[in-house]
Amino acid sequence: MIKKVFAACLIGAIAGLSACRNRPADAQLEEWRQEAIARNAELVKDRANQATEQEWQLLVQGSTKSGETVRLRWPQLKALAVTRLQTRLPFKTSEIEGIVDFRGILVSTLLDKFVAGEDSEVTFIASNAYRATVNVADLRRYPIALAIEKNGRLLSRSEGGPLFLVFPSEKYPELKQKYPEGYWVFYVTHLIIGTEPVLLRVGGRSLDAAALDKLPQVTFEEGVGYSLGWPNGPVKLSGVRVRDVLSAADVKLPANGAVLVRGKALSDRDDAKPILLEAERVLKCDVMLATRWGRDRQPIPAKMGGPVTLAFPSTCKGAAGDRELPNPQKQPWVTFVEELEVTAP
Ligand SMILES: Nc1nc2c(c(=O)[nH]1)N[C@H]1C(S)=C(S)[C@@H](COP(=O)(O)O)O[C@H]1N2
Ligand SMILES: [Mo]
Repeated sequence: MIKKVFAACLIGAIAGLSACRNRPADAQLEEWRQEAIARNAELVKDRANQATEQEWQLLVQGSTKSGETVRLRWPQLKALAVTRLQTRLPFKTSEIEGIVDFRGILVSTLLDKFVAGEDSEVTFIASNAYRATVNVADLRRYPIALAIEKNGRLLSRSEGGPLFLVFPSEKYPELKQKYPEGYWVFYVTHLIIGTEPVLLRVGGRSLDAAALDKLPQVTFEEGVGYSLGWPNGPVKLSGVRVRDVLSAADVKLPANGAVLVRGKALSDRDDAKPILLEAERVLKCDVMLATRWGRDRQPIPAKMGGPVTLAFPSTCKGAAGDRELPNPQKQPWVTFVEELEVTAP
């Protein structure tokens, strides 16, 4: 019985319906509904790679009107996808295609609905940790869209679906230079308005920029391992040690435990799997959460995967005892870090 109601609520939660409001007690149902929503979010994360579009969500974050994350589920996304856009694809595909007919959501509609303030950039993040940043002025001037359909059919994963950022570059050829193929983001999961404020969840607490600034600051200047949008050659990074963050949050790290690092999109291989750092590494070397970069210690913008990124100074090389550790460049230089969690073996 409970299972059935739970299932009904789950379906309700997915469909954004409130069908499970009335029976039995509202409070109990609300609790189930919240559980169902939480479970649903987990499912979405777990399966992001093979997700059917019914499970797909778009999160709008950064300077939203409410100041909170806006979560758009598939039925809402579908309802918003009322724009048609005819254009050629900027890259070669396996099929011979001329002009294709997309149906999608105008990004400017999302801005009108959910965005407050005067941020100048929007960063689109994909489930495979890819991202691209577009000017707000261009998003308002041109009918740039998040497509869900191509030529009357929902976009498959191999076509960049369920949500694919497309530009009307046939009608506005100037967009071809400004937003070439690398801006056409497949599998979009997040739209970040400006850059989010620093907020790190650790052991049931949330540490903001002020909390992190109170910790000892470490700085290094080396080549970084981020794959997109960072300078080549040495880059100055400043931030705090992962182990100092854990102790600031009163989280104990057992010597044979590990730290799970969660963020918006973790790797190009397995989206949902958190990155695991062995305790040995965290305790013996300065694995760092970077919050500033460059000579003038600028905050790290969303365009570069900020405000918080994981960084591995070269002291981390070979730090974990006998085991041969890969070169810091091969470490998971995670962008958009949101949470640390300690696991015991
Ligand atoms: N999600 C996602 N979108 C992406 C990419 C990517 O790696 N992930 N690559 C971009 C780049 S650099 C190009 S050239 C085009 C085409 O990529 P493809 O050649 O891998 O199909 O997709 C763009 N969109
Ligand atoms: Mo590319």
